[in-house]
Amino acid sequence: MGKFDCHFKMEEADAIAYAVEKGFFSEADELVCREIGDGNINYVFRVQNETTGKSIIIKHADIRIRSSQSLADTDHNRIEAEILKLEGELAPGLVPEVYLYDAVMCCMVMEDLKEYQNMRYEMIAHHIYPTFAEDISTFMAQTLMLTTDSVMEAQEKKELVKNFINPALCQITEDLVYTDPYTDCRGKNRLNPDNREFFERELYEDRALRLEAAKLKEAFKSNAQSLIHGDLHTGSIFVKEGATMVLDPEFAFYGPAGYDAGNVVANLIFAWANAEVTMEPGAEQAEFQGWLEKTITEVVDLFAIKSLKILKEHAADVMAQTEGFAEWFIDGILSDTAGIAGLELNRRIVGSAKVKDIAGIEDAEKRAYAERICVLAAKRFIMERTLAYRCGQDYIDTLKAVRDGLAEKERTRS
Ligand code: SR1
Ligand code: MG
Repeated sequence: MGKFDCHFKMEEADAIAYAVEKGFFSEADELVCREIGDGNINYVFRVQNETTGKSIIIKHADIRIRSSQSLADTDHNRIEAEILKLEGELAPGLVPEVYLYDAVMCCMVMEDLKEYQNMRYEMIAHHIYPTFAEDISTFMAQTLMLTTDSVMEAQEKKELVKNFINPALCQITEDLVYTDPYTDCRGKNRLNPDNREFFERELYEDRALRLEAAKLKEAFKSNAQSLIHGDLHTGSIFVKEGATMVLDPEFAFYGPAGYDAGNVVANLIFAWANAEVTMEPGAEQAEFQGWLEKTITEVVDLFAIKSLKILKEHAADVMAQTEGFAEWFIDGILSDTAGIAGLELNRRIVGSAKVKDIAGIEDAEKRAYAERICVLAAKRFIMERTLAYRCGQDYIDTLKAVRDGLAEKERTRS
């Protein structure tokens, strides 16, 4: 029996042996390997030939989830490899190439995006990426609209629903995004003590908010609308000047299209809130926040425009061609986008899976202030989603109104 004929959790030396065995390098190559993953689920090895610089990425799943060490089935690794290939066809140039998927070792070998940077860290460093809104809106419109019932042949779509059923990772989302922030019924939340009373009042005790979160959870579980990425935060996106790549679709399944758009919007808002409290007021802050405001606005608006165009041009279902249908369909997605942006903001603030943009703010008072901006804006996105937030500027108006309201409160208190 060969070394890789039976699954085990790989270490760096194993990844080198694996890369050679699978023919990516020869025995004679001088190879180095480093585990570079910082996500919650998988292990990510970069194997590189020191002489030529050639490198590959091996993304590997253990039977235990990396962050919690709880047991989980590894099918998400197959889903991720297959989704990346499919997304590569639907949105060419916006995902890395997958060279190989190995169902035994639960790993895939893929293109190394060495020239790219993780977008979350780039946002924390306050770097600007002017083409991001254009790129991500294309990615979302293409992957989400081309996989709807309106566009796809009915039987083919149902085959995809079957193939990408993802119970283990959907369970994580149902708990972390849709339940914990409103109940803490599993006792897993981690509240900043400086905001404990605020969170208890604004999240746990708000029954109207809980009802809206419950409605959104029902839609997440039952609305097989589009083949969604399922975890489209800035840590799943890599950027370089003029280009964007989307990675990590291990949470993919057929769900509400607004889930992806809402995640992008929320994570840009984390970057905005970070800049609000960590940058000195002045030209640099205005430039970075101004770019984020423009980007949030364009992400929403371009996503809607491009999605509508795809539906109008490609709807194959005769009923989906009915006048007014495409507009109604996009309207529902924009409502979900706002609701999910709110849910993602709340869960990253009070839940166990935090984001560095906020959790990494060193000054405790500033961190607490940024958290309050996010939660108060989030509540409005959730509560007003069916009537407002049909264009990107609406998000910015809310953000600024919340920020100014909080600042005014602080002023009158002091
Ligand atoms: C246990 S997984 C925690 C979070 O990390 C992933 O990136 C997803 O966002 C998930 O909710
Ligand atoms: Mg991930």
